[in-house]
Amino acid sequence: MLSGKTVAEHNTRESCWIIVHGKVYDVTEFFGRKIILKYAGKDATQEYEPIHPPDAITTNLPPEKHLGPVEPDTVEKVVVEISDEEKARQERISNRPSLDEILNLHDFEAIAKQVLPEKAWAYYSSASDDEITLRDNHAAYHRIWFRPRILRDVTKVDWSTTILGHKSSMPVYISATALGKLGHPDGELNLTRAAAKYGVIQMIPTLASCSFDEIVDTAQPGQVQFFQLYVNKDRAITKKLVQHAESRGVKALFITVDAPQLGRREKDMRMKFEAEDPSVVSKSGSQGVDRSQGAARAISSFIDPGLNWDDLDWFKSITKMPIILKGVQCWEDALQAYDAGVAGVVLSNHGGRQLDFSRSGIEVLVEVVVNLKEKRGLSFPNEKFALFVDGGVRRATDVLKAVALGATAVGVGRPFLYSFCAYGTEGVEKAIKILHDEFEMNMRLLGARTLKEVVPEMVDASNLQSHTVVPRDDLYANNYESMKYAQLKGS
Ligand code: 173
Repeated sequence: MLSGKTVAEHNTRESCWIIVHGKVYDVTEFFGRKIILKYAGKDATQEYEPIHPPDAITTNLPPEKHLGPVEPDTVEKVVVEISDEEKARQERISNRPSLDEILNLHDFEAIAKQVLPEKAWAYYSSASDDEITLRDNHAAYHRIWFRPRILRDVTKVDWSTTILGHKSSMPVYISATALGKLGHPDGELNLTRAAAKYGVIQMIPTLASCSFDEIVDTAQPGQVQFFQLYVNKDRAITKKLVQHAESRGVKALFITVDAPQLGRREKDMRMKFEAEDPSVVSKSGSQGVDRSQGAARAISSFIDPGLNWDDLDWFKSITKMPIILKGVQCWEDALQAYDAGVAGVVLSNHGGRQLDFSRSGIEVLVEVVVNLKEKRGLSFPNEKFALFVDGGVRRATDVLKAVALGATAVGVGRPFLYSFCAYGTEGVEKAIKILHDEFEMNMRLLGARTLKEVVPEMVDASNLQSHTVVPRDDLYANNYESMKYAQLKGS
């Protein structure tokens, strides 16, 4: 066993070791990265833990760089000074309202904003460019109004459904969001546990902080999980991930197709995220990681911008899981996806984090339904070709609007993420319960006893495509010099 003292001697460009979870690694080749400089010869676990799956370093550094365990008592603790800012944050955490006081999904966001470390909030909440799409994702639901039916016996209402043939307690699934441990030590496992309890399907992200196996191991027997895939330039890595997911019982593969390059999320970029560790990055097969560009960009360079329609046959050849394209943004691509024989599409703009001024998923849904009916005779919801929508959903009414317009189910990302950042697993449970409550009431008020009765005639979406009200452009608005009225002399 190595002693802490020996490790401490290896803190130079010539030989640089670090300790993670009680084991010593030779990371000399990464010397120069800020985090390595900071922890050269020391225990880096604290810094490593929130960002990387526990197995990332072991699977990515070649075995000869694994130097073995360190004698725990001989390691000097790295004292991280608690800043005044951090003390204030801890204070805010202890002053959180009790869960009973949380009434809706917006509340979780408001609390998360106050209790998250600044970097985590910047990463999670950011969207691309002027964040116009981010805001329209939510605003688009305000352009749809209900046409409820009366005098139907709504004593019993049932909003359960099936998603790709799997039972779900509601037409909502937990969408993939990366880096869960930035916001809570248990990261994505909070979602897994709550999803198990309430019969909701979780989509596991490629870039989860917890390892894929941890997330699958945490699931209950029979619990359904999907997998979100970022396709690596190195297809051998992708093949391994996909086949491993299938062998572990994952039920569907959602391939992200809207991120050949990560959007500029300026709130995140201003934080200058330091993903200095070699593990996740090299796991993803990246070189030349740009560390000045925020959390997402720092770890995203492995994603293959060359991914194209011709690759779909290859995916079909390596897995039997149904394939869904996540990030479709117009009917032409939805039609091509259908013709290519995939099982569905997610009409999504990646939570407003990719192309600014891409339209909301709910808006795209309408044109997809019209054109696939016209050109292929399909009606929706359709068991052979599922239409999912995500982005901006905060209420069961939002979900019911999407269902009325033909969606099989709706993805919810940030609100579930914020619910565990603010309150851990219990927060996610509460978020799901809130949605259930909202479904019950709104189904009754709509006059729909099952989701089959939530039909297109129940909504007026005639203004959905109208972009006459554009979300405020905050950056521009702050720079813009207002016009002035004529002034009286001396005033
Ligand atoms: O939206 C994201 O932040 C995202 O999908 C992502 C992509 C690559 C790396 C990290 C996150």
